[in-house]
Amino acid sequence: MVARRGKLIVFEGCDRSGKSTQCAKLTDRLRKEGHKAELLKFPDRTTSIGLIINNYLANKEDQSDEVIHLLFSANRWECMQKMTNLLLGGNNLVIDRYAYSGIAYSAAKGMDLNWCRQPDVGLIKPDKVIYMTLSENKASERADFGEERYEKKEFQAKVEKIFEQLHDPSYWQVVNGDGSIDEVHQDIFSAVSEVLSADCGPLQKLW
Ligand code: T5A
Ligand code: NA
Repeated sequence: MVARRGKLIVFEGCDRSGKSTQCAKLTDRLRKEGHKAELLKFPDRTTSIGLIINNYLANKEDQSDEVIHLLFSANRWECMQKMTNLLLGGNNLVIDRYAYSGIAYSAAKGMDLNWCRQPDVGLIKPDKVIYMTLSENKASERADFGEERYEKKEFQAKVEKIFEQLHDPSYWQVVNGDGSIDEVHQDIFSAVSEVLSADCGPLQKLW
């Protein structure tokens, strides 16, 4: 018998909304409940492309807007074979940021939204996007804000606007990240439980 494919769950949202915290918690919970689950993150700073991205984000190296956009996308493409194999092998994938961040952060700089979409056309389409929001006063309470390139209040507001344009209610779920870590986890876990038990059919491609 062929194993049922795993589901692709993507976390998106502005900086410090709690994505990494919730991705780790969800992956743990899924494993405890007997599901196969793997956690991946973009940018994957461990590859040679990821290293260039890391230097760019840490303000150690400059790149043109077009080049860094294409490198973020290439960093996803270099992971597609691995993701396909894991999903077809029955593993659920929890992904910390994906193509939507790619588009939102570049378009927030004023780049053309349609141009920004093109390099990610054909990536595996998520079964569910958990889009995390955070109110302004909660965001300023959270640690480390302001160290990396994009961590400025006005810029984050622009990013949020683009995410709102990309929002597709057919597979996005908005989760308010203002609550405690456990409260937010409960909301996410119920949304994800529905997807895990649904028959989502074969893997699909983005856009
Ligand atoms: N980017 C990314 C692009 O421009 N193009 C792309 O294609 C991609 C993929 C790095 C940057 O790259 C840009 C977007 C980013 O600017 P990153 O590595 O994902 O992306 O960024 P990080 O800095 O790792 O993560 P974030 O800033 O996005 O934070 P998270 O993951 O949303 O938040 P998290 O979980 O780390 O939590 C932040 C702090 O808040 C606390 C945590 O303990 C932590 O201290 N916290 C809470 N405190 C109270 N209550 C809660 N419920 C809390 N949840 C978390
Ligand atoms: Na993160």
